[in-house]
Amino acid sequence: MGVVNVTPDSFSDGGLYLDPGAAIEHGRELAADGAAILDVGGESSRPGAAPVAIDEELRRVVPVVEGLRGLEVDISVDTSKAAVAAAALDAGATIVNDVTALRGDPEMAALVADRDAGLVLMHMVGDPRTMQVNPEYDDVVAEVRDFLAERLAAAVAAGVEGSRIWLDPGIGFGKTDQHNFELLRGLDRLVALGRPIVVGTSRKSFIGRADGSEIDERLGGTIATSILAAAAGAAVLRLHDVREMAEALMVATAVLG
Ligand code: HH2
Repeated sequence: MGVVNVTPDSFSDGGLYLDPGAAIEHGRELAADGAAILDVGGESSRPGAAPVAIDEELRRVVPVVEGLRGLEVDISVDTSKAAVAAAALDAGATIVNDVTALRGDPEMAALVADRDAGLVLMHMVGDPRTMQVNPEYDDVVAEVRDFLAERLAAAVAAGVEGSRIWLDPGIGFGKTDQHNFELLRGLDRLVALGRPIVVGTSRKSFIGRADGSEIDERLGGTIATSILAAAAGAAVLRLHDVREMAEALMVATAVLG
């Protein structure tokens, strides 16, 4: 899953692809580099990010989804607003990536069910403004697993086809570095939920704290964490650097079979 951030303030590439033409060009490159899914987002969810109004998010996302339709890839929309998801599905997206796991907008579950869209449910404690304030768990893997199982059941109860749902531990969303490490080590316990697991470690700050890298130097740590996630059973890796990761995965797959 290649990341197309149409935002001025995303933590690693904010402002680079705010222009729709630049975002579309970037998405095409990610597809050529091997992405199977392009995840288009118009609102940053980095810690402390300011919320974006619906009109502005629509203005950012819809032209980019329209510009990417017709490629041999699926398009997901990274939003927690049902109105933005609806417009993106109209424009050619087929998956909703909701970092609030259907808790952000009461209309979202019915929309995804009605449109028969794919759905990514992600774990997050609180919201991006508060999530990194002293996150605490007794057993982070068990608590994330139970949360995802509950959100999966809620989505199915709302009419979303179970086979269309993917689950994501939300690396960096209300977690300390140790929580992120524990989740990556315990990923098999999330795989056991029986739905494909999405993992996004790309360029995140816990990598920088582990290896001393700045945001634009985190490819090595991104590849290490993503390969470990894939080896533990992750089905989808959410990435900014698709070509390098595709190469690493090809080699890792050749070794592991
Ligand atoms: N991470 C980010 C955003 N959306 N969605 C899922 N399902 N999983 C993730 O780990 C995830 C996500 C944060 O990364 P990015 O989009 O690069 O940054 P920002 O939120 O600042 O735009």
